[in-house]
Amino acid sequence: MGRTVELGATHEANDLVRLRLLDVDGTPLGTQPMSDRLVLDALRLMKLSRALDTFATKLQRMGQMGLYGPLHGQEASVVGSAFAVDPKRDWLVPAYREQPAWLHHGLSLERLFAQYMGRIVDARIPEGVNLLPRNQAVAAQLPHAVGLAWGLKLRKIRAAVLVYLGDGAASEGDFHESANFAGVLRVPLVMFVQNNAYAISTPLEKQTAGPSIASRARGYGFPGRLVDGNDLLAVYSATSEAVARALAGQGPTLVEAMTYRMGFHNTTDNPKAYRDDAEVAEAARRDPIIRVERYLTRAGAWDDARAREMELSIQQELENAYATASRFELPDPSEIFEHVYADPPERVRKQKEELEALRRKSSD
Ligand SMILES: Cc1ncc(C[n+]2csc(CCOP(=O)(O)OP(=O)(O)O)c2C)c(N)n1
Repeated sequence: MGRTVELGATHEANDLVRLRLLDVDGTPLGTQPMSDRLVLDALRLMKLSRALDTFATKLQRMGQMGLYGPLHGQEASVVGSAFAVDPKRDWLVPAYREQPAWLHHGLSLERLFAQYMGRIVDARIPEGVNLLPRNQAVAAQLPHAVGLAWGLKLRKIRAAVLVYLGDGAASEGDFHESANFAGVLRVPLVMFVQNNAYAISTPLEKQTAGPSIASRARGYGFPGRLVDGNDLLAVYSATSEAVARALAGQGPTLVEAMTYRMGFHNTTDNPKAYRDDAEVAEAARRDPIIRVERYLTRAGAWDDARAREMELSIQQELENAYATASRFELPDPSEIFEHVYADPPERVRKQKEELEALRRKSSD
């Protein structure tokens, strides 16, 4: 199996060996864990994700969509890990930057658009899709994921839980509590850290003084794996191993994928305020999509004509899904007060009354 200790633009992970199975120029290193057919499917989802980032950003700028967090640059990390779980068997617990993983796990593109367009009824995750809603409160998804994995274990259901978090989330108390319980209870959990080098404007060196996030797992009594997060094959391989451990009753694994957020944090952010263009240009040399295209070209499974055909079909798919989501009904504004509290506190009741008074006034 190809392994490398070469370091990227992120942190000095000098304690663990970082797995790489695909070189930047597309050369395979060692045994390949995915068939060309599977890699092609993954490439389509990576490309769809990249196109969705552009499409959604334009819609947000046009006032048609709310806040959107792109994953430009992190596609291998998200798609490689999502392909390693079985949507029919396993559970996926997202943060907020794993859109292609939600799709792969069974959420339709229409429903994904509906989420960002405030169409709350049609945004709901249907029964039978083993996916939790995205979680905007940093690290709050982690205790939920551990609870879910513990529940599966107690009910003797053979399934794994894949939970996503960022490098910033690893500094939260929820991370420690979740990792600690996951280890003690030996739950079937994969903690997948997308180390994209930034938590909004906070670079990794201000986030942690440790050699890596993966190395912390040992302190909780389970293994930590470090992978090149821009390498689809390495991410798929490491996550598959972690899922196999979970299914075999061997407990949790932490996988840290070292990647880079090439875009902005979300549509409210301007990354030029805290990082140089040169750094982004350097990261673009390790673009995860180009790497897969080079690999498939070598295998004789990819060329310009196939790329054009795929890009056209992706564009069509995005436009169709957006058109459908635009026809979904918008909720009544008073719905904003629902679905959080069974018994709303005084301040929430007051805000609801204010809204009702305003609406009565404007209809007079
Ligand atoms: C509990 C909490 N604190 C702060 C924020 C504001 N916030 C939103 S995203 C973010 C950075 C998270 O960084 P990271 O975990 O590395 O994930 P990334 O956004 O890079 O994917 C912060 C501080 C929040 N949403 N929730």
